[in-house]
Amino acid sequence: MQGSSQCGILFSAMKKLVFLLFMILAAVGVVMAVIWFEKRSNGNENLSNTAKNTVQGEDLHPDDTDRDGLSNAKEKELGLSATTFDTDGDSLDDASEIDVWKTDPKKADTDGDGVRDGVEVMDKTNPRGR
Ligand SMILES: [Ca+2]
Ligand SMILES: [Ca+2]
Ligand SMILES: [Ca+2]
Repeated sequence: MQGSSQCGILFSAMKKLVFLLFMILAAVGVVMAVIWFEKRSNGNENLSNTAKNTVQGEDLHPDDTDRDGLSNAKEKELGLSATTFDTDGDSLDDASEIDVWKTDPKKADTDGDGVRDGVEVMDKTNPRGR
């Protein structure tokens, strides 16, 4: 009788030990998962930092205030607004009017047909001819 109860105590102690070991393993697992997630989010943070640096890099254009691709000096030379990327407000930015569409960046309707250059480009009509 005494022997079996000692055995029972030993058995329940072992059960407690196994339970404790299981808990430790579970805790280690949770810690590992947290470390893994931290590493992952740090990686993402590094990525977004890189992206931020790129954006900050793009901000470094003191000579192109409106960032339309034309320098302030060039805009002054052409009589355009250095602070508005679309001087004539026709939905086409100054640089693409000059380089892409060859339209007048100071005239919202270059060919004077009553349709704004931006609308003509969207409608695929020629903004430079009727
Ligand atoms: Ca500009
Ligand atoms: Ca324009
Ligand atoms: Ca037009």
